[in-house]
Amino acid sequence: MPEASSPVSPAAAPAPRVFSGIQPTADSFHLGNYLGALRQWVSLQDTHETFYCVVDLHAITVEHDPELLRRRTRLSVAQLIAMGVDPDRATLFVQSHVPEHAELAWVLGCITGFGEASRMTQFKDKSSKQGASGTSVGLFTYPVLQAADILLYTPDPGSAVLRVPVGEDQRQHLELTRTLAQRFNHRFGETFVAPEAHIPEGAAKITDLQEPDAKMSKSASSPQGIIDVLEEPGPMRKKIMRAVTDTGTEVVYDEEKKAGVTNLLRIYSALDGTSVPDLEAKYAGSGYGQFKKDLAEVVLGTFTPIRERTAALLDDPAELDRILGKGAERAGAVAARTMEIVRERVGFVGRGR
Ligand code: AQP
Repeated sequence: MPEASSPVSPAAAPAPRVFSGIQPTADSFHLGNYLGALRQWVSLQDTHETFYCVVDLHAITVEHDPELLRRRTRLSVAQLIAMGVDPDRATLFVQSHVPEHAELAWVLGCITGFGEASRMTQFKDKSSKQGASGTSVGLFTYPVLQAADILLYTPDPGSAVLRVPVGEDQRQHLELTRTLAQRFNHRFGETFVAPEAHIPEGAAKITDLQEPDAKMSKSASSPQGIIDVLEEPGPMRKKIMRAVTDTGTEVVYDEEKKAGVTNLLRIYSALDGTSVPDLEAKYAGSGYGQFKKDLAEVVLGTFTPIRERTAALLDDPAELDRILGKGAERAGAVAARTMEIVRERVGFVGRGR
């Protein structure tokens, strides 16, 4: 256990760290989650010390059904493993298993301005949809809990980086996290590394298949606008064939005039690895039909094995719980060390032994 006055530290030259989280609030992750964040979770395992969290505390900021939450939490874990998150290499855990997340959120909430929290666009969007009576204080403080999630896994200040793979929609929350880290350090002494967003080029914002100017989103998209990772092949093909394009016929990238086709090109390129100009050349003169048909096969090629592995993993919930137990132990050890330093820095009296 380090001295409370020394920064949080692993012993020797630490590997760069990664933290990221996802809410267990749907019966499947969607294509936006996958390309914006989750695919990076898998590749970063090779080069970073990774902490991946299913954020069930965030999931209760909106009204929820307890049994459904429990089921979706295990389902989320199964999908992550099926996508390639390796619990032997990554620390994969559930947020509520590590109570320090809520404790640090309280401390950070006390150095967050009401005005700065009020400027968070995700809160403004969601609260305006739900109305004042349906909007909880938890939804308001959601970004502060997110900052706590990330900063608990801070490496040693000055010695390493902390990366957070997320989609473009999370950039503002990450900026708040950086501000809170710096403010805490300024008031109480160097404690946290300000994290860096790790946002994928090209796939940072996947849009709705029916409303190509809007983000693909589990709460805002219609079922026809969203591609679920666990979707069956039949409905998946239909949705892609019916994706909104335009009255033209040319498969070309043009964000302003051809938002629908541009979104499909981004998806195709991100999943298949073919560059957008090569795709434009491949489909020159062939119209949208063949392009969409091929795209559907590319999406299915990625998601079918994930769907099958997820189903197999869900057959053994005891094994999933065992994996989560190990993850909570590893995450909890890091979180406990960080909180011990935070408590000392803010002036709490240490607990007698
Ligand atoms: N359309 C998207 N394009 C790229 N990345 C996206 N992400 C979400 N939608 C897109 C990224 O997925 C990760 C999961 O974050 P989450 O659990 O907070 O899910 P979310 O952002 O709540 O997902 P939704 O569908 O957008 O949910 P609602 O509708 O509830 O807001 C994040 O890294 C996010 O950037």
